[in-house]
This record gives sequence, structure tokens and C-alpha cells, in this order.
Amino acid sequence: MPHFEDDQQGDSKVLTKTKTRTRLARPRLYKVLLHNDDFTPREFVVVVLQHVFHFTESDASRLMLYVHKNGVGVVGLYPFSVAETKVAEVGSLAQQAEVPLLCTIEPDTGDGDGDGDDDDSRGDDGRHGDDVN
Ligand code: TYC
Repeated sequence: MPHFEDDQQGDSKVLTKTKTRTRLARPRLYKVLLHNDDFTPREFVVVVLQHVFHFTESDASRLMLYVHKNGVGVVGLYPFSVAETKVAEVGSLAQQAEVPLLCTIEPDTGDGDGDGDDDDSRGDDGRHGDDVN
């Protein structure tokens, strides 16, 4: 906020302005992981990926197959509250359908997939801007 200061002689004024810069920390991101199981039908997984994570049908199918083959995959990177909501949505759809489909959250360490071997288990680039708040 601009304010006037007296100089030493007291007969002139100096205008000084304090610039306040606000830097916002980037929100921490969390990986949402989808786990394979032997019972959930493939079509159900594809529909869940389309509805909860807004994948196209072909991307959802590709990701479902990735998880089916590899055991686990990252379906998205989100701020905690969004990640938590998505996991709860998947859990509730799975419960209604009486299937054991499991989705979990893990902090993003920025190393690829967090399993320490620095590979890439994402079916895409892992980011979805639509839900980020
Ligand atoms: N393995 C399941 C099957 O063969 C399909 C499946 C894929 C289940 C991905 C869960 O996260 C999953 N019916």
C-alpha cells in the first residue's frame, strides 16, 4: 500500500510503495491407482473409468487391459480431495454391483508410478484437468 514518509528535513515527502507478491504453492497431487482382481467384469471396469474418470471408451478399454495385465495402474493425478472423492465413487459403484474392484490413493512422488523402478504405469499422461479445483 502506498504511503508518504517524511525525509530528515521534514519539508518534502517521498512516496514509497510496498509491493506484496503472493506466491501460491502448487497443490500436492495424489495418484489414484486401480487394482486388478479376478472377478470384476472387464466391461464394468471400462464403464467406471468412463464415468468416474471421464476416459473415452477406447482409452478406458486400454487402461483396463493395462491393469488386467500388470496388476495395477495409475488412472489419474489429482489434489487430495478430488482423489478421495473418485476413490469413494469407485468404491460405492463396486459395492452396488457387488464386485471387489479396488481403487486406492498414494502421494505422487514424481518418479513415474511410485513403485521405485521408475517405469511408467500410466495409461496416458496421468493428468486430467477437468476435475482439478
Ligand atoms: N481381471 C478382470 C477380469 O478378467 C478385469 C479387471 C481389469 C478387473 C481391471 C479389475 O482393475 C481391474 N474380469
